[in-house]
Amino acid sequence: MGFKDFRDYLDNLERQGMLLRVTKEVSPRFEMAAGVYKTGQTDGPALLFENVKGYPGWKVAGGLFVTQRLLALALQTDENKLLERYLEFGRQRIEPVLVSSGPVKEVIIKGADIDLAKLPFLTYCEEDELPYHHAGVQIARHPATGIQNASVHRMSILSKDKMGLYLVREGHLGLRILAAEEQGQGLEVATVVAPHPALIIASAVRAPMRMDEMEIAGGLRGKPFELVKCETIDVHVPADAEIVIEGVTVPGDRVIEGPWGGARGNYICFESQYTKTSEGKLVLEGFVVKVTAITMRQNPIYLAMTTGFGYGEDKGLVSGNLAAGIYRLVSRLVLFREDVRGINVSGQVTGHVVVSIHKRNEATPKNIIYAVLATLGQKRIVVVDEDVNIYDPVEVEWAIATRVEPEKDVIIIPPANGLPTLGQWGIDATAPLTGEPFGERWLYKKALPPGVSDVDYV
Ligand SMILES: [Mn+2]
Repeated sequence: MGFKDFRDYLDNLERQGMLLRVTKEVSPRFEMAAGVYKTGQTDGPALLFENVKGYPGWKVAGGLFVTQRLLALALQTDENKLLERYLEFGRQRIEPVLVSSGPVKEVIIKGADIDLAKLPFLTYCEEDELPYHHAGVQIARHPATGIQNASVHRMSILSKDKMGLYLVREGHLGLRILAAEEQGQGLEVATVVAPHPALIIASAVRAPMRMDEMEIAGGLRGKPFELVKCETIDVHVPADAEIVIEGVTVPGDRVIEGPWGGARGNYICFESQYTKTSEGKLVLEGFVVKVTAITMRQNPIYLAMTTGFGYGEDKGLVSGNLAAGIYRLVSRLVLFREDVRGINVSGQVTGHVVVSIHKRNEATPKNIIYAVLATLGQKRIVVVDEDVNIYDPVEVEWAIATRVEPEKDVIIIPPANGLPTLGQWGIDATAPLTGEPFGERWLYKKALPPGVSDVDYV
């Protein structure tokens, strides 16, 4: 990608009119999240808060990935080419190189000087109990192979040197932490704040276990990442990142958390993180990370990332890769790949996806529904014909209203593990292939005046 580092990327956004510098004093407690939420509703721009209440010398960037347009800018492509770009992920990989030092070492804080309260972590949603760090990127080695992994997880600020770390246990970082715990050890984890955007985007994608997301990020960036050794742990991090928080998980230590606003837009987050207590109560558990050092640039820029209802950046960051996964799967279920006309993982309602196809076989939509729900864990999939604009909720609703016989076109899959809201459903909103014999094809045709798109006087 054509920008040197995170700062250069912000300058690049500003040149394109996609970054707003906010000089007014704004608080990291709720106010900044509200600003980013609002900018998401109006299709950007991203924000750079230059006057952070209570944190002189700091700047906070937010909303960098809050719209598909901004995500496309970070990937140096057009919005309508995002799916193609994601389908290419990992095809070109560039290994990082180790260098002796870099800007992220300009300030080094260790030992008793560590105080997380001095970093402007945001408090996002109304019921959030604590400030959180959302924008990852957590880097850790595989205990056996030594291969690094980069992923994006939520952390809470528990005290001056302790953070909660919330993640799906079956994920690459979760498995590493649990493997280390089996040996009675903590896992060394570096949390990188505001690296080159390619790393943030690549880290939000689940690559194969043996593949370091840093190499995918290098491929996206078009040049190798330059890494430096951490001060207190054996992890390598980007030399030009704004901030690195070094730490080690505390084996066996868990923190009970919540409620907090999450990717589903409510105060229930990923259910697989829930654990049942001996009293049968469902609680949300996180790992605990003891911070061992903080290194950063002079005049650092913190990176915020919104979550919650509607326009959460966390949804936008994973939606492109999810669309690519759905495309790969669905394109195997149709006669020609081109029969898959579009996939919309909207990024606004987690787990809802709309797929449009050119239908040749009456069974295809149902095959797609079963395949996607079983393998990609979506909450709801709607399959529509190619004449329906999948990006317009009104058109999708019209297809559901006019082309669905609920008793045969709605597929309901009960939850596999008994936890709430994990059931899944699919809706075949495609019209039957044979519209006869009662002139039924008229039932499935949009009733419109011809020539709407030719009107030039409105
Ligand atoms: Mn991985």
